[in-house]
Amino acid sequence: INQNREGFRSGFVALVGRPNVGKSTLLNKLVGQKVAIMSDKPQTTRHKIHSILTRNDAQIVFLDTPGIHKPRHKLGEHLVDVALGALKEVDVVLFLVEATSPPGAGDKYIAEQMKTIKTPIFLLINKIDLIKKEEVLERIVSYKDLLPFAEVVPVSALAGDNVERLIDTIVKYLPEGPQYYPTDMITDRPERFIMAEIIREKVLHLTSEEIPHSVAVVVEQVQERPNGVVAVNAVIYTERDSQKAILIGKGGNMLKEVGRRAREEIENLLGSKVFLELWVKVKKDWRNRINDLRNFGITE
Ligand code: GDP
Ligand code: K
Ligand code: MG
Repeated sequence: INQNREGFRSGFVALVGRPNVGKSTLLNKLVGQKVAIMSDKPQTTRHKIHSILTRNDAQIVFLDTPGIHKPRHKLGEHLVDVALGALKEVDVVLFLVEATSPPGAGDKYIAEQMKTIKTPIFLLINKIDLIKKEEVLERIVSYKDLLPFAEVVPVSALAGDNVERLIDTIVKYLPEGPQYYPTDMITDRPERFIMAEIIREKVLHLTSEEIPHSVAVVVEQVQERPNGVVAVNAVIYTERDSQKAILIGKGGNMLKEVGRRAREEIENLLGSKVFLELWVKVKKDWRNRINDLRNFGITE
């Protein structure tokens, strides 16, 4: 790799948009495999993950940035800084909005934050599978004046509609450059991190409102046994005893279900049988303790 092939293009693309517009879903569709977890809860994505798409003529490195939104606590502030900082380093910004509604306060806030950014911004009208064909134009009109967009592309991240066209358009905006990553590499994050994220996704899916923001998952040990089974040990950290109780559930049922779903997916990821052991621990107020965040690997 890293050879300079004639005419080869490469570069970095950031995805932004208010929570739940489908950034992680699009990212997974773009690279053809699950690299970012998805849920209908805001702030599901906490980390800057590089995902990589390689074709014969180009390599695109995507950044799934944590959402830009008005911060409510230190973790929130950190996420906004990460997101805005990323936009200046990249070649293209994909600004995702939802086809199902006109611009809302969240979209306008993000557009305002991006006003001074010189990077070409694509407006992506996502979830077009949820509206009628003849409504698409009307939606484009309602969003297109938020910023001077370089391109406007209606897509369905879930169904994959127009995603190929989007990739072709992105490539046109990339400079000639080297292949940064090997052809078969789709993310720069270690497997351990992806495993922790898969577990966190299952927690988000199975629990109600009060749990998600207070959960961090750390994979403490990964060990391949002589029989080929991979033993994974992970801790789910919560802020309060009450949350710990919810996560464990009656007779341990919640934790068992989280474990069952996560194990299946980790088995797919690793391509081997997995023995997953989950623990729940209370660590009070971790969100406001930057040092703890470092230990959890949330800040760099
Ligand atoms: P993020 O917060 O922007 O990363 O959003 P996610 O990718 O986590 O998606 C939020 C929710 O919207 C999930 O339930 C997705 O399944 C759903 N979603 C994302 N893209 C589409 C789409 O194109 N069509 C439909 N119908 N749902 C979508
Ligand atoms: K989400
Ligand atoms: Mg996300």
